[in-house]
Amino acid sequence: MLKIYHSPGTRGFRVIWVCEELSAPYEIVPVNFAAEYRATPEWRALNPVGKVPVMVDGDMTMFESGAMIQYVLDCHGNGRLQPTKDDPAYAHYLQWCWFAEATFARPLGEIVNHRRAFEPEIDAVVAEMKGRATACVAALDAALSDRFYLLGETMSAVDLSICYVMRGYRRMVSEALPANVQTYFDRVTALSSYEATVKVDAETGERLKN
Ligand SMILES: N[C@@H](CCC(=O)N[C@@H](CS)C(=O)NCC(=O)O)C(=O)O
Repeated sequence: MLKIYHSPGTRGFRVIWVCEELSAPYEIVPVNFAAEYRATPEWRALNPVGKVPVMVDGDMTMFESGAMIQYVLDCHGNGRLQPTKDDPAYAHYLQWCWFAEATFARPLGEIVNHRRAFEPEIDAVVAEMKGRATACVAALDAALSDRFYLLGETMSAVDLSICYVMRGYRRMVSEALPANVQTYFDRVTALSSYEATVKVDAETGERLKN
């Protein structure tokens, strides 16, 4: 049974969503997101940089949410939600997987980190990061001009990963999305696995309160 160490609203969301979409068995271990807890030797033993999430499978422990998604696909996907290496879509599958975390999530994460470190925030820094995130949304809008999903007609895990980041974009930068991205976001978040993930995420918050 996979154990996903998760704090509400954080990147474990995208891993849970993939598990829900695949009906892969997992359990949640709620994590106190307070910086003090994430600095403890107990948490650092699981995540050496003090971030969330962490995933455990038997005696395997890993951090990095994108790698967790790939692990879940490879161990529980039976070929679902990812193209094979000989599929022409494979290169772009890799591209969008990396884009989701390294390029799109990055400026949004910097806004969060900046706000945590600087009070009051420096407007020019936040504006710069919002601009970088908006450039990513424009790239997605162009890519989605002739397709349902980022790889074409078939949904893959990159769509879930990107739409997780889009939640942060809508919260931190703008609710209004360009037309193709809006339609795409609505399509992907209409999945029952999304609704289930939102519920799991909220329940994790409730468990932490008790
Ligand atoms: N690339 C990592 C990023 C992990 C990350 O930044 N997690 C955030 C929550 S979504 C966090 O723990 N932030 C606390 C911090 O950076 O101090 C991943 O995808 O797992």
